[in-house]
Amino acid sequence: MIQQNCILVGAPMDSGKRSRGCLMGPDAYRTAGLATALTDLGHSVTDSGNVAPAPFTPGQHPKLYALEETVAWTQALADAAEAAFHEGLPIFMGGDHALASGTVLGAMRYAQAQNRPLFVLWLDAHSDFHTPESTDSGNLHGTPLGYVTGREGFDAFPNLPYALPHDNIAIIGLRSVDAAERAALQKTTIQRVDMREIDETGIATPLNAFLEKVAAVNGMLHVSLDVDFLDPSVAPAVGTTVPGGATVREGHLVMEMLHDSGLITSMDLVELNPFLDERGRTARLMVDLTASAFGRRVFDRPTRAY
Ligand code: HAR
Ligand code: MN
Ligand code: MN
Ligand code: MN
Repeated sequence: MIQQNCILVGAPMDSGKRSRGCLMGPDAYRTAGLATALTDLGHSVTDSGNVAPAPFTPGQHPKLYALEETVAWTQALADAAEAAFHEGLPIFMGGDHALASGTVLGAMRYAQAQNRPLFVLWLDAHSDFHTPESTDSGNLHGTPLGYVTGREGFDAFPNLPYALPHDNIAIIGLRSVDAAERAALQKTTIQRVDMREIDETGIATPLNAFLEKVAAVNGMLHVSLDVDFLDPSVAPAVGTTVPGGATVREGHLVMEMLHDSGLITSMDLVELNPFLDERGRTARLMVDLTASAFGRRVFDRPTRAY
């Protein structure tokens, strides 16, 4: 197994939506033993502590919630992410999903410097493909994929080095897509895997198709795992639960396949709200899933060649 130098980066960002609590996420992952789970697998782990937002002045936007704070986090997290890539394999402990605007931006910059294409696997009930104009809620955690793909209206955010190509993105677990997102997504080549497709083909089939694309061009792979990818019955600690989500085994299978692919180069753990958890079970499940992504297994298996 490939030993990684995992860099844990705390991103206690809570400004991507109105309900509070994701700021406790990084400490919940620490308490649930994320670092030990990874060192037990033979990886080295550095916890680089928590990132803070760049300085900002709160404003009043008619629709968008906490725009200035979210932009300030995006700036700081992009820089922190880029720095972390130079040290090892970053694992971002969120924090709400708006943090991915920063982490993916950092990954894009780093990938460009390495002359490698970046791919993003978005494991989520939601598509998070809104623009500041199309969002009804005004919650910017619903917009990071819109931002990194270069959609219109993100003028307040840092400039992108390039727009992340639609062909380089897969979203798996979809079951809550707003009308405006749906219309926009259907015009793209983003691989959209809803729960129905997972029911029909199993989750391995669409995931393998995506991983084959990544491997074929020696891509970097950023995995963004939203707690609400999972069914709320097993992962209740999230503000935006949607019934009918991935099972514990579907979650582990995705992570095990990602590990065997050897393709992961960075990962977000997002939307955990420890205030809503039941005796830490969601935090522990997220740690166990991360362990599967980094090599925890029952038996060794031949590695699948992509
Ligand atoms: N689409 C809805 C909105 O824009 C809900 C977005 C919820 N996003 C997350 N992350 N929880 O996936 O408000
Ligand atoms: Mn999300
Ligand atoms: Mn650099
Ligand atoms: Mn979600």
